[in-house]
Amino acid sequence: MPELTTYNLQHTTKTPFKACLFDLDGVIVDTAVYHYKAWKKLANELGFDFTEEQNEHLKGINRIKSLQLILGWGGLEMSDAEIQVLATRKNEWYVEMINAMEPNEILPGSKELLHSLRVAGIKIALGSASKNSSIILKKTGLADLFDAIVDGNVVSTSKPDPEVFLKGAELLNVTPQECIVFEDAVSGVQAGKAGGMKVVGIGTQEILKDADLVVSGLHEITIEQLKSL
Ligand code: B16
Ligand code: MG
Repeated sequence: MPELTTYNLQHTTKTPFKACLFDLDGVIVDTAVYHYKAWKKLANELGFDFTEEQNEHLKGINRIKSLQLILGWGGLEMSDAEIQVLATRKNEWYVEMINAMEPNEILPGSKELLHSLRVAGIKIALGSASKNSSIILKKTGLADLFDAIVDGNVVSTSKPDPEVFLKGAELLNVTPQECIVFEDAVSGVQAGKAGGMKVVGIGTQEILKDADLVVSGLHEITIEQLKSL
């Protein structure tokens, strides 16, 4: 009889999740389209083209690293000072575009999931590489749904380093094991796993191999499903 009790306990001691950490671009909104337009304009001015396929490789990658990759594809070498100038130029075009964003640009199911998590008492943080997250959240009307914001302005190492998500857990006062990360980029999935968190990948199983669950968008997620992770 005592043996049976022990056996049952082992199967019921699953850490309940207390917080969700959301990446921004590709999970809650599709800002990749604006990044693409701004990077393409810059590349064209520099005398080469920039394709949508190349843009795919920049998802989750911070601004300076993205520019370094683009310059490499264009066969150009620049000093750090020149890189800063070009990154600022691209960012000004990008900010102009995201300033025109509207609430209807939120990806399907995002707002509904954020609302139901709040109702269920689950804490919510942003975990994004973007330094422009506050504009995007404000323009789409989502800012009040987050308990904490961790973005490119406060992290020093980029994904796949887990810093962005570990900071989110710390700000929400929960352990990494009590968190579920939502990510569309391979480097972001790796960051969540490296932080000891459960990860829901937004995309395809083929690409987001390391995720605990993969769905095509937040509209496919229920809280019951999250509890079973
Ligand atoms: P910014 P995420 C990332 O957002 C984008 O996917 C990536 O393409 C971009 O370079 C990066 O933010 C930095 O953005 O220039 O606004 O600081 O997916 O981490 O939310
Ligand atoms: Mg992303």
